[in-house]
Amino acid sequence: MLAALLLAPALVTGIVQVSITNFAFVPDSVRIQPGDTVRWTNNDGAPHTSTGLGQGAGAWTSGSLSTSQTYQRAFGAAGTFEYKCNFHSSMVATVYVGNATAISPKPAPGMDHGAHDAHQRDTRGRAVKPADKPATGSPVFTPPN
Ligand SMILES: [Cu+2]
Repeated sequence: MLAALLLAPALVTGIVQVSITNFAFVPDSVRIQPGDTVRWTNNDGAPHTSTGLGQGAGAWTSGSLSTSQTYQRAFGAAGTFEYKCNFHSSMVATVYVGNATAISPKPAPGMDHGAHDAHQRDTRGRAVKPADKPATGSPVFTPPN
């Protein structure tokens, strides 16, 4: 009981509605937060399903939904979840959970300006040259007397 109270803030979740209308999921992509629920409602005359295309948490199926039937499920972890209707291959849609992005995002074009900043500055050799001084430890041979 105490644990449930402590966890209460994390249990504040939302329900996002997806309508199945005219052989399409509307909207065809939704973004929710982890723990939120998506509820599909078949507002079409034909039966449809909501069937996840992934594995693990990405694998689910509503079974056949007749007109006005609903199916809902919560998404606990962030990720990108594509799903389809089992009866109509053209019906595909995506649930984005958290900050997840598309499965195959296009990388931004490379902007490589780094090399231009690597040029060397001119230095005045005399200023930094070590002061002249007699060489020490030079191998001068002193013959014995
Ligand atoms: Cu369908």
